[in-house]
Amino acid sequence: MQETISALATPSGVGALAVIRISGSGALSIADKIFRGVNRPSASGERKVLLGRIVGGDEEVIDEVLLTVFRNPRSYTGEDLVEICGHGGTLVASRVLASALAAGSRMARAGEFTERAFLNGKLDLTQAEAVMDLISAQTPRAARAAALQLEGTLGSEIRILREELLQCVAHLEAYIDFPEEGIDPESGIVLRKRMEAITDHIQRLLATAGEGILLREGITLALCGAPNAGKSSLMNRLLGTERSIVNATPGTTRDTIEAGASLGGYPFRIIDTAGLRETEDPVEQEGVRRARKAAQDADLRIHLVDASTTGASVQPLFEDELLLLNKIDLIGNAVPYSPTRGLGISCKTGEGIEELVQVIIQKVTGQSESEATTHGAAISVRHRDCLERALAALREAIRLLATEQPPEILAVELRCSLAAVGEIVGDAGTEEILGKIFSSFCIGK
Ligand SMILES: Nc1nc2c(ncn2[C@@H]2O[C@H](COP(=O)(O)OP(=O)(O)OP(=O)(O)O)[C@@H](O)[C@H]2O)c(=O)[nH]1
Ligand SMILES: [Mg+2]
Repeated sequence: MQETISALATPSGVGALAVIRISGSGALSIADKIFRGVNRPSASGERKVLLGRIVGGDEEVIDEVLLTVFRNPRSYTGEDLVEICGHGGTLVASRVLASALAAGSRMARAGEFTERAFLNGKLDLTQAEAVMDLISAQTPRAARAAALQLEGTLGSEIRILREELLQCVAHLEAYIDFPEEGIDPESGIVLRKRMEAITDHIQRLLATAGEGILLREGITLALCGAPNAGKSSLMNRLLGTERSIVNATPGTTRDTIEAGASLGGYPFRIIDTAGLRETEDPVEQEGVRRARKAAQDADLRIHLVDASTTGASVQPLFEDELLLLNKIDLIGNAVPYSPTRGLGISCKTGEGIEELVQVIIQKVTGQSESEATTHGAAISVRHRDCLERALAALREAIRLLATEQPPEILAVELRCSLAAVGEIVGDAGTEEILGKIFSSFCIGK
């Protein structure tokens, strides 16, 4: 039997309300011990809210609260669950929690409520992960994607994929039962087509990884270039505030300056850097060193040049940079985008900035904003790793089929593929995988 766990479910600090959760088979009897009201929690019906007081061991009143009873299995965790909603003071909330612990529960680990919800079949693993994605979403778009995943969009995609793989395994098993017969050519063609269709399906899901990772983790963007190119002006344009000092004197920015921003609904971390040039000034030298380091660590490097002073070709700073020609307001005609000539923008007039955001999103997700799949699944790094393993095994099965290997060997590869796909929704949730996922949660969730 699972131990009964308790935790503060709201942030610790001063607020209007604080919620303490108790989950497990002992939740109702613990609530009986610490709650005084007209009705006893254990005698109350499902999803009933009781008004009363929480008391300590010596019957001292700790807080006046509303207590909600959820009975197994109709609760978040699938177990008996009690939520105590009290006054949001740091001390009072921790005293209510202490009372629940003293009455026979133990402190919950990070993510343990959601882990129990998963183990009790209330959520699949992708939905459990979506709970945390939703809590940590930094932009409305990220929140929308997490809410969809919580509803089960990714989970149902994965179940379809599993069904398709299972059909192939069943197809092969028919042959394994009759080993004297090899796979007849006609059947082999059907099987190959099926496996190829699954390959396409996996690849379609893998193509959402760029967007999924961007939504969950954001992207760090470093703004680099010669002094006076307009890096700080671009930083301010993208942020919509005057965060960085802009001045006509070259060498204005000396340290790296970081800020979070939402571009096209995606979370970004933007780093303004010191202009790159040879200098004798030790402070500026350190600034240049930091600029290079920031560029190296960033996910995407923007190389900004002053279009009014640059020649026909620009020497790249980094191999994979995104080149921008700033100050096009000074040169009349807009400069068309090309990998060598760069995208023309003006931080002064705002020209080209919207297009720049589109180009950045395209570059990091591999999709344009309008193609982005926020209405469907957008997978995470963990999902991508599982799908890549599934794809490799499937490709091996296709290769084995082409070389007329026995069906048993093909079936082994298909089962590998199936296991990797199942790992996404937590079919065979090993302790190690679950530990890794739920430890990133907050306590009380
Ligand atoms: N006309 C015009 N001027 C610009 C534009 N962008 C920036 N400037 C001007 O260029 C000068 C330098 O801009 P900054 O943003 O400080 O340039 P920076 O690259 O950060 O320079 P350092 O910090 O010295 O490396 C300022 O006088 C800006 O007003 C633009 O699009 N058009
Ligand atoms: Mg600057």
